[in-house]
Amino acid sequence: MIGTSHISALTQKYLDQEERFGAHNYHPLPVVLNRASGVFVWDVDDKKYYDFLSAYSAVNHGHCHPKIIAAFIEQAQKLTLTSRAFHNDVMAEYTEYITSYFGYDKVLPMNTGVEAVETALKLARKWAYEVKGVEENKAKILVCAQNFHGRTLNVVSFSTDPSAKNNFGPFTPGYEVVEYNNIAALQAALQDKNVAAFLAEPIQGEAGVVVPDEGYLSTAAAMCREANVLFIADEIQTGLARTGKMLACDHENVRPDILILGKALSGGTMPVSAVLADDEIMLTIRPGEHGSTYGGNPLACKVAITALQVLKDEKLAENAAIQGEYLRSKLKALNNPHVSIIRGKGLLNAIVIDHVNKDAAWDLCLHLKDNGLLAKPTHGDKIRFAPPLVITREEMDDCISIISKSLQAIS
Ligand code: IF1
Repeated sequence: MIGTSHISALTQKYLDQEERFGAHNYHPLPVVLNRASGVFVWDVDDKKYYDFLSAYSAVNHGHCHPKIIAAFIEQAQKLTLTSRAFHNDVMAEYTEYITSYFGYDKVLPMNTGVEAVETALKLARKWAYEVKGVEENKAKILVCAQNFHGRTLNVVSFSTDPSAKNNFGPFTPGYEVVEYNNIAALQAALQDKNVAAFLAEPIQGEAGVVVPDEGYLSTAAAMCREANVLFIADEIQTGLARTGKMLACDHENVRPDILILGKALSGGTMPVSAVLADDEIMLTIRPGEHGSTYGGNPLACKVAITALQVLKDEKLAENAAIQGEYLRSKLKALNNPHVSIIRGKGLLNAIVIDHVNKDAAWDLCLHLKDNGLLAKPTHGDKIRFAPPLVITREEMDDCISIISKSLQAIS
């Protein structure tokens, strides 16, 4: 038993094996999965669960989406990697497809989300020196308190989470933290002529699904334009239909100067990320100044084209909006004394567990697991509810009854 949760001998075998030979850089829920399809995952004992995390919004299309897997298999049997030393047909096709899909001049293809964030930061600095005319090595980039943009040393340099920074110093200079959702704080910081860019998540995921006030994004973007500062939207978690629009910025008709995508761009099959921008910004990086071995590989490009097509064909943004609204209304109707806050947009939601027992959120996740739904706490008392965007009303009703039953179980 771990907490209140029953652990089979087979599961325990895998837990022990990973504990012994794997780094201890995570504290996962005690469940070992080996199969998935759509909104469902199965553990090694063949127990079935609803996935209410979607691999942190990397599985928006549902697990192992048939069209995305078919595209993956077809391309994997033809050509998987050329490096950028040579061209390949699929990347050429992908560059036109994704730039027309989001309305930008160019795309710089990368792999993980944090690589795309690093790419965006390098572009912003290059643009500051070579277009805006900031003095060399003086460029500043504004970031938000409680940000999460990945875990490289440069990116954790501007984290405000001590656990992300502890004993990883020294850190990269050139970043200034402003309070999220605070227009006055941003306005003040934008007075500095050395500011190159403002980097923000349209909704802060890791911070516990913090949704800014209506108008914050559009006002911030307008102020950046006024100050000749690039607005960089990190849509790695909020993008690709997750919040009920194709991009979270679409809720306020904001067009970021640099758009960062990742996670679900590959339908949950492999790391695929992308940075989109217009020529004035994108062409400041010239041959040999940036790249990566797998960036733009034909397998990633083929899968990304299919994943983007499926989002539109299956109207996943619309379903996310409808099912997300329904989920929040039904959670509120539970009127449970332990649930102090319910917040989110589309199918990116979180509840805050208000409880004297500091482990209440973890205990609730163990009860949810025993009752057939997988979710995980973030920052102690918040639980993210983010199922794949293909979830049906019937499946959502089933999940809501599991959540209700599990909430009864925490004392
Ligand atoms: C982990 C968090 C979520 C992201 C945003 C960039 C990245 C992420 C807005 C970097 C990645 C992942 C990382 C993963 C868990 C998950 C996460 F809890 F870490 F913070 F979603 F909220 N921008 N988020 O959310 O993308 O390099 O990982 O591909 O590190 O535990 P990546």
